Amino acid sequence: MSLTLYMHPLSSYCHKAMIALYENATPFTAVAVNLGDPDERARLLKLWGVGKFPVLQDAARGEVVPESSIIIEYLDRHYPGATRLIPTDGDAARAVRLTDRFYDLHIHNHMQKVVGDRLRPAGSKDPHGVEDARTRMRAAYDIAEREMASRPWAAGDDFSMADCAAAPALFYAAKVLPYADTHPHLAAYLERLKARPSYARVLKEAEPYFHMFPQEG
Ligand SMILES: N[C@@H](CCC(=O)N[C@@H](CS)C(=O)NCC(=O)O)C(=O)O
Repeated sequence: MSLTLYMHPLSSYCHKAMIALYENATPFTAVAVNLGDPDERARLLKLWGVGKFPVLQDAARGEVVPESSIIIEYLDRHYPGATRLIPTDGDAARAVRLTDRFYDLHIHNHMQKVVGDRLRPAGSKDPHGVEDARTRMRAAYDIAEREMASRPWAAGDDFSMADCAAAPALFYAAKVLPYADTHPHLAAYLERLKARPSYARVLKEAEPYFHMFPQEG
């Protein structure tokens, strides 16, 4: 087995990469990184100086691949399976990449801002930044709600990288800014994602860690 994924079981961006791996039953070794441990942090920083996970290491090809979308691009090219995560058609691929960017940049990263603020000590909170993030999430929910009214998966008829991005973004976003009552198509889409075996497996493996998710207040 040549693939190693440096990850954390609760990390939303790691979930995105793991959905892609499980989708095609791609064999890999998961190495959980405790960023609070200086040695483990140093090992991750050596692989990817930014110090964020997921990072995929491919011993067979001598590659280190950071960034969840780039990991999925890499898997689709070098370890393809039954589920094509990026369509071969150029225009369809562009639509998938745009939707992947949409969920990462306009929902996932704002959700991270809200969650990250919960971890800040009193006196160092950023209420203005959090309110801005929540406003932007609401705007993105509206866009996604319109799109999901007429399609089963994020970029159309087929499951793709865009759904790998959407699943953890929407799952954790629902915890910090619920949308089930206001955006029914989006909520129904999250249920479809949760029923997808690849994401169901990710969630099951994350379950023992959910108590570590920071609560409001
Ligand atoms: N753009 C990156 C984002 C990765 C990211 O934000 N990872 C978080 C975990 S979900 C992380 O490593 N956080 C630790 C830190 O920021 O120190 C990707 O798509 O992989």
